[in-house]
Amino acid sequence: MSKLPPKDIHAQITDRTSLGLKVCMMGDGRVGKTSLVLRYTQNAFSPEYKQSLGASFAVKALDLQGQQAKLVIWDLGGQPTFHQVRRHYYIGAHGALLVFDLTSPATFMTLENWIIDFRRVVPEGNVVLVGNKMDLEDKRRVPRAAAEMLQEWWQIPYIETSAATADGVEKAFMILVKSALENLKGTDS
Ligand SMILES: Nc1nc2c(ncn2[C@@H]2O[C@H](COP(=O)(O)OP(=O)(O)O)[C@@H](O)[C@H]2O)c(=O)[nH]1
Ligand SMILES: [Mg+2]
Repeated sequence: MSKLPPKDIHAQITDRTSLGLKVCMMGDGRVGKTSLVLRYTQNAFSPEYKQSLGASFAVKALDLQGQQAKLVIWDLGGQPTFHQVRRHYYIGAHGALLVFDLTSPATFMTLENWIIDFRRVVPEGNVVLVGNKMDLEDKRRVPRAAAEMLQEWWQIPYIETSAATADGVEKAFMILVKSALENLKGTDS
């Protein structure tokens, strides 16, 4: 059975009169999705791994040059059994962070499945490619050039981050928010 989002968050997302932005975290288990959300919304990091079950939601209030906005971040569990549920969560998303682990080529190889899945539900959604764990430079196994190839192929931004040190985290979310806003302006008129 799928867990449904809390009512208040659902109301914020579906309320089109206030500027609510829904973004999803995508990518394999253990790449650092939950850690990136934690770093971005609470400026915290935990080296312990707690497997995400179902989905959780984080809200961040933004002030974009005087314009108030509310970012609702959906952090989905990565378990394969949630595959069907995931599509349901993508509905209404303005964008997604597509995260892989720079120390794990396996998490790089599955990126295409994630983006295909997402685009099937949200064809116009903005996606930002995120190579996480850049602090583990000596363990790095996905060269920047490989990620840049994908970036060019998919025509999406690419950024490297570390939830551990906070490097690039704010920037990754801001790039996503800005492109989502541009998209909204284009479709609202
Ligand atoms: N060194 C390092 N470890 C990280 C980073 N991000 C996440 N981790 C660790 O990687 C593991 C999985 O992170 P988590 O956020 O739970 O991944 P998720 O399954 O994608 O949500 C945890 O032990 C985290 O502490 C990072 O940027 N650097
Ligand atoms: Mg998680």
